[in-house]
Amino acid sequence: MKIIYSDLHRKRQAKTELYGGELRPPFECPERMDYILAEIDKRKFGEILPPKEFGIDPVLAVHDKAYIEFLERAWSDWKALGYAGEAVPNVWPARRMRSDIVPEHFDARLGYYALAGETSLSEGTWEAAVASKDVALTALAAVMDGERAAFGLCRPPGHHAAMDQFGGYCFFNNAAVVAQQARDQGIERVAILDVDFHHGNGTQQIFYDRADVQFHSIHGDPQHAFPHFLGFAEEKGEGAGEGHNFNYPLPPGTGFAEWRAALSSALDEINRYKPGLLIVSLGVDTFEKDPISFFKLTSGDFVTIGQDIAGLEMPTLFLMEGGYAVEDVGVNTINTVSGFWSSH
Ligand code: SP5
Ligand code: ZN
Repeated sequence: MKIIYSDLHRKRQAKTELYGGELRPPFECPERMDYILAEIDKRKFGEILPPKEFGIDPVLAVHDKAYIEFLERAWSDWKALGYAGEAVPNVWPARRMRSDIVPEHFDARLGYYALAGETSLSEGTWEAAVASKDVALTALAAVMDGERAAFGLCRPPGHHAAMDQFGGYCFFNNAAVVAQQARDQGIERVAILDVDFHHGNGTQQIFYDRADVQFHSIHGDPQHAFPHFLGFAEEKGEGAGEGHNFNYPLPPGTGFAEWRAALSSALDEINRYKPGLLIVSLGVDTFEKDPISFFKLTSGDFVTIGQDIAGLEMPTLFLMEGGYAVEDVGVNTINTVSGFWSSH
């Protein structure tokens, strides 16, 4: 399997995450990639290739222009204010206030374009996010060129990023960028299957009113899990998109049998939809030892997930999302894609 990877992810090396009232080292750290690379090397699985540069146009196709410009300038704007730490939002256009005015002061812009407060903007975040979407787009190009599947080793992840908001460790929605690019290159229907522990709120939002990109997310019940304010089962899509959004929220303590039943429902539905491309938002934070999640999947279960997805027999693009039990992220990730590859 072709695996696309860039060292530029290391440019995102934030020092802080707001967690439990403290600023701690982020769960989403560069070492996650090191463990994946080490596992690839150990098993001699796949072929690692560098990304090509695609420019900003494919990002503009799904994200707001002013949001992109905000991200590009964020670090220098923040530094100009003279603060000591990284850029952490602390004010939002919350209910009962106005969100129709894009603010001028950077403190306010930061909150305006943020959907959560745990993700600090830091030096190099923009460069890493740009490289991450290029990794995704290069992996797409491999599948468009006839590969059965490819794996974009994206970091930072993407599925929480909405049309004009960052958060949940995400800046550009890599899966959405790639789904739109595939549409623009003539694929009529694209399905996105999001198996990260967290609901893919950004991906859902971007395609919520569209029938040409179908979205499925299996995740921790938002009553109990981030992002908390989206991802309920009743969210089915709107307008032309009605009936094309599928959420499978699952309770704390969910094990593989229940999780796999949700996967089976999603796969049946995707089979009926008959997309020309399947994009898998691959998070391995469903793992039993994940420090911020509450499912109970074992390392062996990820092999089965890959095999089940291969059963669809569709051109498939895996994109890396979350997974924070750092020392196990490599095994769990490569178990998934090698499970797929050995049974396709
Ligand atoms: C891509 C991805 O997986 N993003 C996840 C972002 C989650 N950030 C919020 C973390 C809050 C965790 N609270 C859990 C409490 C466990 N004791
Ligand atoms: Zn996640």
